[in-house]
Amino acid sequence: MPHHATVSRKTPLHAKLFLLLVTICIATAPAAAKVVAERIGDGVVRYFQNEQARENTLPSLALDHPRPALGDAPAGFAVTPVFSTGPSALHGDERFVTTIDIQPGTSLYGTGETPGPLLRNGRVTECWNYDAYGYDDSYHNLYTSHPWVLAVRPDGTAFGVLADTTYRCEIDLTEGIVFRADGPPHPVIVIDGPTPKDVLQKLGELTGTIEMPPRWAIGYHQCRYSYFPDSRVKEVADTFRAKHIPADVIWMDIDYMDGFRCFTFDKDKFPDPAGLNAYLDSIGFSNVWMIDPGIKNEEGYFVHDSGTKANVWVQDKDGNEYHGYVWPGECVFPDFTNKNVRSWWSGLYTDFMANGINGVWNDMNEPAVFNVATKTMPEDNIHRADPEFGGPGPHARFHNVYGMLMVRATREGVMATNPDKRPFVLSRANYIGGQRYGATWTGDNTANWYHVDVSIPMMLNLSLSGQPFCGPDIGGFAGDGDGAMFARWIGFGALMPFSRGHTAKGNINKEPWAFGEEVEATARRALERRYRLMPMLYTLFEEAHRTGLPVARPTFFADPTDPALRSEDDSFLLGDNLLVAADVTPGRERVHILPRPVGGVAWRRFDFPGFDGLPDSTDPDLPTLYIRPGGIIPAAPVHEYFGDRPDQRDELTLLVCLDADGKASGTLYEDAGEGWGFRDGQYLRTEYTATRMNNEIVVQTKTLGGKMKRPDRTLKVRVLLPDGREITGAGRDGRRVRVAFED
Ligand code: NBV
Repeated sequence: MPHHATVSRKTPLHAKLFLLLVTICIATAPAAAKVVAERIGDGVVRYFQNEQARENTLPSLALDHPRPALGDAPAGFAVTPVFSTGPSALHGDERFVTTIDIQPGTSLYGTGETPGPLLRNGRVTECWNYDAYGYDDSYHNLYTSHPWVLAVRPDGTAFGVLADTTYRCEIDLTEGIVFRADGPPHPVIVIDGPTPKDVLQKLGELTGTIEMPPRWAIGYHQCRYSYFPDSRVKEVADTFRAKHIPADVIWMDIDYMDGFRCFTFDKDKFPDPAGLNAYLDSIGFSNVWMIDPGIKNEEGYFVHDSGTKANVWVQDKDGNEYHGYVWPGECVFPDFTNKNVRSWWSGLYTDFMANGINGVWNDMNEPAVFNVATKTMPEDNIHRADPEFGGPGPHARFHNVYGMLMVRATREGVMATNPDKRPFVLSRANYIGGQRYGATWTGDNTANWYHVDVSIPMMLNLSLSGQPFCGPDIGGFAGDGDGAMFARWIGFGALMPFSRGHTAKGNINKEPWAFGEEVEATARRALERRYRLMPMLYTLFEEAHRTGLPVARPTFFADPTDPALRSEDDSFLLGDNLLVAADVTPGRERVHILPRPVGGVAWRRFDFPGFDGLPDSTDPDLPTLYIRPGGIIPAAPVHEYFGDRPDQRDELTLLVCLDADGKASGTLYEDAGEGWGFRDGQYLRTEYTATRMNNEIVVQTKTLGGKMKRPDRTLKVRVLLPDGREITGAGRDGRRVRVAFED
């Protein structure tokens, strides 16, 4: 493997000379000191600092299973990291350093959950999970850790770099790509590919993809800290139905618990959780209930007592139970790095889920601790980790994966209790690869325009880091905001992969109707759009599950060779065919840059008719929707929740935008929306194609896979012709549909 320390144009002369010296030293060093480069997949190379580092390396928690070397790195592999040591830019301590040069004009993305813009060049991000209530642009680290950078070269080819370490790690993108990590030398995995999509698919192969979510979880979620008592929960759910505002899920935050004791219910506020869940179910609402990691240190409390008996708590450096303060007061913390602890934790869900609980929300799992300046447990606390995680070690090594291992155990418990159902778990803390276990939201944002603005790029960078199922607190967690802000936020938030309204205790109400009639109408239109687009969204979630491609993608994915799109982050793509362009500043100052026309045909603005008969686009608070020339988007009639599925029953609409050759295509994935039947072929994947033949558009159906029976339904077709006209027609799904028009 060639060793060359690479330098960029901006590197000062003395640094160049130093690097030259390093290069000479490395080149002449004995074999043992040589960088080891091994191929672990197609276009995927893992690098170690030297043979010794390879022998001593810790097991990867990012990869979904260990990857053996498949051979030497391909000759001339495009990206070569250089290993060294040096001080942390943020903290000054000595670190293991990886440097990767980039060509001028390379755009950098990913780095997980980071505040600020989509384009990460010039930014420093720190991987160290942190309870970042009220964060802003100055924060380097938030709740999750993704030591990963996606680099897109000027020609649109791409590579990705994963620093395969769980330790605190800073990602410095001020000049090239530099990782500076605590702990021992770690491997670095490089994925090289022809397109950013290709790199993300390979990231999915390595770190795993999301499990197929239950379809209700792709609906709109309504939350607040906290809805109580149970009559208030019912009132909110009833109001959605009375006002015909689509929603699928309502959330129970910590106040449902008895004194914040996890797995208990407050006897006065929630005397009958099973009855409440049954009621919600009867009106088409699923439910999600919160569980935190901090367990009240109280004898007589069953979780505490059974945990103590099973010896599950994280220990301090002297091997005593570690205690820290969180909501319930003094707490002990399960050591999720240990298999026995995870199975004890999973077991707690049996009785809990028996109350008709559908989904679980794991919060505070950085882990957050109140009574210390670091806001987490000491780094020298001891975890009795499994051999597959490298055996026992300090919290410094397991901090960033504590949340991920908690959601993993939660998910196992949820699955064991309801094996026939798809689990839904939301986690605040996570680590790269954590998409395997749960969805993520971007924590405690604030009701201000900065957070409206960063909602899209934050969701996109998480999506570019392996986590497609994500979104912000719509309406803002901290603070009130106002109707104008809420209307805009829900306008585009309704089209985020994870779409949930939430707000903190003490704030004004933020349900879609809380800001008066005008905002309510906007919120209804926004959510009706989501539910109309549900067939497409569900198709995209299945694609994310199967291939690792994100549901939401940056606009530049439409054309990675177009430099003008590289920093567009007030718009995003859903799949390949739909562009959502939002106004995220109060005065709508920004002008969107759209992808270039394809073969002379521009991306075409379209909309649905609103509930009041007017096109939704007459509402200035809703984002503008564009369809790609050559794309077909499957859509359903408006419906209010998962159980009410007109696309399965009555009709499916195809939105067709012909390209310059008069052609378009799109796919639709369908299954039961719940359960595992799809694994045995109980699904239907269809390709619809439209072709212009003289004065007719012919729509054809091709089954690509699955043995589910095609629903007997009307196929409505809306064709957007390149000349600006729109024509419509209808037929039966599965049969050829012809739509005639006049020249
Ligand atoms: O459980 C209460 C909140 C929750 O609503 C929020 O979404 C989490 O991010 N939780 C944090 C703890 C308290 C925050 C002030």
